[in-house]
Amino acid sequence: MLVAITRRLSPSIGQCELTHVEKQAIDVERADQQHRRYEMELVTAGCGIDRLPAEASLPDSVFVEDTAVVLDELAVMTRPGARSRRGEIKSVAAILGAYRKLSYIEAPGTLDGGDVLRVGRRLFVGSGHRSNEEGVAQLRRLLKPQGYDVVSVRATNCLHLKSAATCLGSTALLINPDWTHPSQFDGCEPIEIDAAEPGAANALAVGDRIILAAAYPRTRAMLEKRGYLVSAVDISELAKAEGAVTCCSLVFERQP
Ligand code: CIR
Repeated sequence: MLVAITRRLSPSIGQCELTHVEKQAIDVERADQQHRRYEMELVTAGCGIDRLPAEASLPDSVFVEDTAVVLDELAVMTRPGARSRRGEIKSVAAILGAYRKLSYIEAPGTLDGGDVLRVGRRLFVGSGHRSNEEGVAQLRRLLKPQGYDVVSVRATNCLHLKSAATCLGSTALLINPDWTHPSQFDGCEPIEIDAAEPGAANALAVGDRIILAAAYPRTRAMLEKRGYLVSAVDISELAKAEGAVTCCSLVFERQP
C-alpha cells in the first residue's frame, strides 16, 4: 500500500518564495481545487492520503516534498534552504514519525527534498542553490550505513534538481538536458522532454502511472508513445508559486 503525505494549501500562498518565476496573483480557491484534484490522481494511482491541515503562516507549506527524503529504512527531515520554509519541518516530522524512524539535517547544512532524485540505491542531489555541500555531506553520512550512494550533481536555471530530471521507474530519467547534463547520471537511460516544454521534466511516477502537469502535452504524447500511462493534472495556479507535481506530496510504501 502506498501512502502520500500532503498538506492543504495555505491561504497565504501568495507570499510564497519565488526564484525563476515572476510574481503573479494566485487564485487561492482555484489553487486549492487543483490541489484536491491532484490528490485524487494520487488516490487513482493507489495511494492512501495522509493530509496535514493548512498552515496559515507558512505560505509554501503545500510543497511537502521539500521537507523530507523518505526511504524504506528511514526518513531524513531536511533543513530547507529558504529560511521562510524551516517552520514546515516540525509538523511533517510528527506525521512521518508514525511511518519511519527519523534523522535530521542540521545547521549549517541545508537540503530541499526537491533536490534529491532517487534512482535505486543512488541519490543524486542538486547542490549549489537551496541545498548546500554540507547538507549533501550530512545526507551521505546518514545513508551510508543503509548502502545508499549520495552523488552531488549540478542543475542550473531551475529551482531544484527535480525541476530538471525525475525518475520514471528503474533507471529511466525524464530530463531537460539544458538544465542538468545527462552525463552526470551514470547508468541511467535519459529520455529528453520536448524542447518546447522546458518545465516538463518534473513528473511523478506513482503506481502504474506518470503524473504530469497538463501544461506539457508534447512531452505527454512522447511518453505515451513510449508506452507510459500518463495522467495530466492542471496545476497552473500552483505553478505560479513555482510548484510542480513532485513537490505536492511525499509518496512511499507503507510498511507492515
Ligand atoms: C519555493 O520556492 O520553495 C516554493 N515556492 C516552490 C517549491 C517547489 N518545490 C519543489 O519543486 N520541490
